[in-house]
Amino acid sequence: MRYTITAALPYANGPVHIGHLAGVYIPADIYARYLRLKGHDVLYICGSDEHGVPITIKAQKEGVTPQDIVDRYHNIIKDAFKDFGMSFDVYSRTSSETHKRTSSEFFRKLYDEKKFIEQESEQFYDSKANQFLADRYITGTCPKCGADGAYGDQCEVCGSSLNATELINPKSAITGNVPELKKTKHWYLPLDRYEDFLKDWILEGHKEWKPNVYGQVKSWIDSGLQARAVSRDLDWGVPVPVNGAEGKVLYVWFDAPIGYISATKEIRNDWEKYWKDKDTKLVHFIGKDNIVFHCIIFPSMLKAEGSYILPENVPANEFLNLEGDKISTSRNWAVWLHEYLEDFKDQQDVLRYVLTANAPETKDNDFTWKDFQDRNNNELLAILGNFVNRAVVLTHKYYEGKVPEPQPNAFTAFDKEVIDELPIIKEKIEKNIETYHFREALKEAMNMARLGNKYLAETEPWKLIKTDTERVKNIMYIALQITAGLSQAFEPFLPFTAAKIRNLIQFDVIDWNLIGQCNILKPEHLLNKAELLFSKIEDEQVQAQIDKLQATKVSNTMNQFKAAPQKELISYDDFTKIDIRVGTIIAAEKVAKTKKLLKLTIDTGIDQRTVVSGIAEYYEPEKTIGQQVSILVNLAPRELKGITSQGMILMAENADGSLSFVQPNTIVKNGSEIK
Ligand code: B3M
Ligand code: ZN
Repeated sequence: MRYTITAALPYANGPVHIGHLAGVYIPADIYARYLRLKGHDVLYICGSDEHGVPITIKAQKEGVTPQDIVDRYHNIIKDAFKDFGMSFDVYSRTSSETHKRTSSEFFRKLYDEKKFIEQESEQFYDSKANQFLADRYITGTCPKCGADGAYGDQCEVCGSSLNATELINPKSAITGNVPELKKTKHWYLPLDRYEDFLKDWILEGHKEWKPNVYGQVKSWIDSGLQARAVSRDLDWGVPVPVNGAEGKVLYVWFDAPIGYISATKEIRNDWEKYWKDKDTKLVHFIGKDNIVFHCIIFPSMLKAEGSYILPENVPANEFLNLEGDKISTSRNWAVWLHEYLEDFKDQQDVLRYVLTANAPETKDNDFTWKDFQDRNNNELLAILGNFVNRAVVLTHKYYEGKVPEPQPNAFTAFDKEVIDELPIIKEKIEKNIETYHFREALKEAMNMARLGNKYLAETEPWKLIKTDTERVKNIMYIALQITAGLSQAFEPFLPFTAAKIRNLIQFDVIDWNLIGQCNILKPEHLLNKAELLFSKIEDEQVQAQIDKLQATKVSNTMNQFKAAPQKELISYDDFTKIDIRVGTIIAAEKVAKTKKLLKLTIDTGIDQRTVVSGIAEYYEPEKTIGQQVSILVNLAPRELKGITSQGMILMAENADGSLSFVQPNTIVKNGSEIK
């Protein structure tokens, strides 16, 4: 069987983070690796999406050219993917010449065959910036779900695909201005003409698609499809290849999916086999915000063109959150792949494991560092690592590292039970991968290691070695065959670890069909020295990551701080009623059973009095003693937790809610007036 597997082309406007990996690239990689292991003809295609407004906005923000941006991030992204073992057959980019040609020709064919509607209409225009406001250049309230911050082409909250003119309260993302309307000509793909085709093909023909994908597609089709512009008034992108289209480029979502085809062309002269042969299965891995483009718009384009195959499946994932919050590039709320590798060197597979075990397959999921640590320490290390290590170490201890000769007729019922279980697990992994249930598949692979652990724990070769050496040979033989099976079964999920296991057992064959067999390693076969597969992740390492996120949160609140509007005017007389003095704290203690309150004794110059103040989270009582503060002395006394508070200490409240004393900048006499 032949497979063309695509993974959404990331915008080259920033590095990639764990959300990208979990949602798209890891599942696609597992799928591609697995199919290759099964001996299929597989191409796994990806590349950078280098056009569109996300790129030009980033360039404008930094005051550089769009080309600078894509050159920078294309390489960062490409390297990160490589570091994490993404087994792409090609990682291309949409600024390539091949892509320019391929997407132009595609457009031109549809144009020549009158598949577009050419239409003049009014579009939003920012007269200050001198620019039409396409896509992300305009934001407003989503007409479908009411969320703020929807873009001109899509609302990321409800996933709806939009036309900019539908937005409520539109605003220019460049100047913040309310845009005006200006006439301009564009080409439209009349999606309504493809409604019947889409209904037949997806709603009738692909009921097996994931419910989240099928459901979204159905609701769009049910609410009626409209013509979608496939060109834009922008100067960054593939120029519209017709006369009289100066200053117009292809809509990024028109050219980007064609990027899958261009990328294939770059590596294969026989690329048509992968895109036009009915026997090829095309599978698109994407995140849920890309569903409409891959299930409705791109297939309609392919259908209009006529010579291409359609996707067999579009297994879109939901989103991964981070420590309870939506991952966000602009708020720097993410775990960036290149930063992860700085802190967890050579531990790519730990992240691959956690992101697969916790993949947002059916609903949004949360990544937490605690879960990361637990899964490493209690699963990878305690189950997989422990089993493989025991098998190798004991073989060295008993047989100088050589696979012992078994006595199959002496296999016990338990031996046979374990041996018979292996092909069953193999089948479960297969069934789950083939139906895009990667979490389940990984769980099954882990069950194989669990089985190995249980086998050794129950047979206890380390005890038997003193009384029954023949029996131990059989046990170790079986344990080593399980180890060899693991070195294949984990190849799609944890390729670095699978390679390490193969290295440990000096076995460099990769063949899925070996899994479940009980004679992979022959007697006398020599193993390598034992080496640990995983290392313990310590509390401090995890705390450091949590602290880093906490610091991000604080700096975000600081950056977002907006001064509160001025209160209403008061007269000078009002002001003079307020009696504020400088005082010195002479005693301080926590108010029992409260988190926030300190009981302070203040020398106000007038008297010594008690003030209860809500500053305990920011000041240790001892550290306040001797500090001069500003105190409102003529505030009517109040009862707080049974203590009478006579006055109020003035505090400045920072953006993050933290409090600090308002103090004179030289020592002054207690009782001095503040006016
Ligand atoms: N660049 C969108 C995204 O990163 C996009 C995918 C293109 S796939 C053809 O969400
Ligand atoms: Zn919406």
